[in-house]
Amino acid sequence: MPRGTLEVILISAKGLENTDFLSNMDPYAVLTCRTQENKSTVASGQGSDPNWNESFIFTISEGASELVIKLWDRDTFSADDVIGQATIPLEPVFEGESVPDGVYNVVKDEEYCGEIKLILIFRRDCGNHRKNTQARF
Ligand SMILES: [Ca+2]
Repeated sequence: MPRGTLEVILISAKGLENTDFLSNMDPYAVLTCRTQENKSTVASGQGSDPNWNESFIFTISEGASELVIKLWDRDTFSADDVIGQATIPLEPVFEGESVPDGVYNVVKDEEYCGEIKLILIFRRDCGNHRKNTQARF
């Protein structure tokens, strides 16, 4: 298992199933890699085809084999609704160092409900410097 940092550039999603019956959805993403979690901003009123263009950094160490991206619709007067989630295997990223413009299915209850577009960049640790990037987790 390689060590290093994984940069995830969350670009957009499209064709998301609308969970908001009154208006457009306000989608945001929660990205999880093992115990590390990052949250995107809310794409307010962007409905089924939100754009984020945001970048997130994860520290990769033992046991990190997949990235889970869960999409939520932010609601003001009730609990946020789950739109769906994408599970991205990281092995190809570790081998190839980057995956440009990957498109992944978003599923809910094992059914397709849209897709999400990401860029994944892995930077391998050379292992000759001490790591101090865990502090904020
Ligand atoms: Ca909403």
